[in-house]
Amino acid sequence: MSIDWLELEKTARAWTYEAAGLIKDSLSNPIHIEAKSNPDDLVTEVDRAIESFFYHKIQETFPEHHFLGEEGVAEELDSLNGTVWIIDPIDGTMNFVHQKYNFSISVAVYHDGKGMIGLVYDVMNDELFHAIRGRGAYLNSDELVPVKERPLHESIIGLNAKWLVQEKNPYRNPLRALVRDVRSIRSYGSAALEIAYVAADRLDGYISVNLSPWDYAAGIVLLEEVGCKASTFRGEHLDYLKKSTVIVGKPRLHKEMVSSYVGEEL
Ligand code: 2AM
Ligand code: CA
Repeated sequence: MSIDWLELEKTARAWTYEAAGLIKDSLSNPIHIEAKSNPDDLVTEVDRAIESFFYHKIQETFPEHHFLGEEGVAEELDSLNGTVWIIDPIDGTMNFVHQKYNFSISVAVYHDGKGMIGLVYDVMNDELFHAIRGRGAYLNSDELVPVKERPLHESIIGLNAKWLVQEKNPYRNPLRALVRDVRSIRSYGSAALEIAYVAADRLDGYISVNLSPWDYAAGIVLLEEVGCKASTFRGEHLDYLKKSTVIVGKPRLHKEMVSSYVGEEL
């Protein structure tokens, strides 16, 4: 049976707005916070509740679809065959906890490994970045135009400056060289949102040493619609089943960042 992607996007969008309402409501209560892989990798009961919200909606409505989410509500997936929802219920949990601002919901639908729908919703700013494969990318009701290139020295790159000072990070020196050569860097603290910002021409590129599929799956659908590129630091295709280095940007800039900075064998 063929899938009506327009209809599916409408449903995904409605659930995203509903989830955003639940997140906003939660902000008036005390939030219970835990650490995951390290003391700065945070999760709250709201992250888990929102992931459950999506999981149950999807199970009830599309029992044949699969689910890949940050908080482990569903069983682990070992393939992207069929229709797979890739969801980060709150991307930028640290911002959610500290700032109550600058976090997003990231919802992607992939089909046999291809990104078909991408939604990144900045909850507090009411900015929905959305795309359906082949139909363009939008910020709320405005279509995002295909990217215009800037030279590297005039580019602004999204980057977490922590990567520059961590001794154990093997990419520390290439990233320092990149930071030296670009016009400036910005750090918003939500990978999904920063990738959406590249699609919207607010950033020229975004780079992270360690992301998971739910951080970038939706953003990449947006990027492809405006002609941007995404890969690992070595220029390889991103894997949607494991963690990875991630570099995204306008095509010429992306190529230059990979070939002249982070792409060499370490
Ligand atoms: P998260 O908020 O959903 O955990 C912060 O620079 C960005 O990196 C966020 O999008 C954050 O996603 C992501 N990230 C991925 N792995 C992380 C980790 N181990 N610790 C903190 N942030 C992580
Ligand atoms: Ca995330």
